[in-house]
Amino acid sequence: MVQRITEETFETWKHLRMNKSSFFLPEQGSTIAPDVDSLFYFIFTAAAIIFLIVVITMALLVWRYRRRSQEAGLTPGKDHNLKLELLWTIIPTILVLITFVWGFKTYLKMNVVPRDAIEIKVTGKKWMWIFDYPNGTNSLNELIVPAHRPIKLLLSSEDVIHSFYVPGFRIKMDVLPNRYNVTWFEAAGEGEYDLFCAEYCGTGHSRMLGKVRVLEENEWNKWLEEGALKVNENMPLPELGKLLTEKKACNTCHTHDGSPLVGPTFWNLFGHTVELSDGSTVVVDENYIRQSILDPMSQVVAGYNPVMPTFKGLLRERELDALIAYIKTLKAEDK
Ligand code: HEC
Ligand SMILES: [Cu+2]
Repeated sequence: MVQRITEETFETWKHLRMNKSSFFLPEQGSTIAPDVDSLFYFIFTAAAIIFLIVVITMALLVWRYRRRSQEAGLTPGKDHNLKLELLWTIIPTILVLITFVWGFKTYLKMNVVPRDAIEIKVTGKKWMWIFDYPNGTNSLNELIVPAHRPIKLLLSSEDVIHSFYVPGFRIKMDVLPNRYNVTWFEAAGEGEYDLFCAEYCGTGHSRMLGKVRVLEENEWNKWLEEGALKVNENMPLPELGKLLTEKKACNTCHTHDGSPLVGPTFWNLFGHTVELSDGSTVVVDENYIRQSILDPMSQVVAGYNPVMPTFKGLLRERELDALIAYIKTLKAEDK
């Protein structure tokens, strides 16, 4: 039963695979992507052609006017050619003007949010993405959106500067503390796209990864109604807990095999005595784990930096139980 539920979920999302990318650029996943790309190709082609003209002409002239022998004097200088000068002033000016007008139009399109856009709040924090949807559902590191609908993102950070970057959509926007930024996109079709943080934000920066999943609108509505993780309601607690360590990004900082990462490993954690930074010790039980997750600053483990974000409001009661149940299973068999 349980297996079937998760497998079904993955099954229905299986068609959401990344597809074709071109030689230079990833797949065009948004309605703005073709505009951005054609401008890119225009600038690239113009620059490549001018580069070739300059380099080839230069090589030819170097060869043509080389010093031929010790005795020969200097080549008589040529100092003026009105036609040539006009040519290399006018052509680049035209190219620059085209680029400006084209770029400005595209820029406006990318910055003026359509009025009927669905607003999603994006919060960056070390080192995860939190998405809050209009009906109160939230998701971590996975932005779930409907296809063919404009989506407005309202972005802010809880700590340092991050940057929300989805190459497939051709959007990148700084995510700042104490200030809201806005960007928008309309996904061109169903699919799965990479999400990166594009602003170096500390040790976990390279692991601040996410996905954007674009669903068909009905499917998206269904997902919203069910709430992000309701599908897991029938899963046994330890199994759900294991899934959550990935879904909620615990595994960017904790391992379950004994090796320390940004935080202590979950392996053999339960039942062991932990030394805290204030010198006291505690035996790890359910309440300690619960408090570590909801209020990490209240008990910081000795030897670690207090960088764990609080998960208050981000985990349902059952999800907390599941994480605790999972951590409990991580120990060697009793002899
Ligand atoms: C940004 C990195 C980071 C993330 C993400 C993170 N933690 Fe932590 N966690 C830490 C660090 C660092 C510590 C040790 C310092 C402290 O106690 O605050 C810690 C401590 C803990 C402890 C206490 C461990 C001990 O040895 O006493 C538990 C339990 C824990 N985390 C559970 C979780 C769970 C569950 C999640 C996911 C829901 C999670 N953490 C996500 C960094 C992180
Ligand atoms: Cu970041």
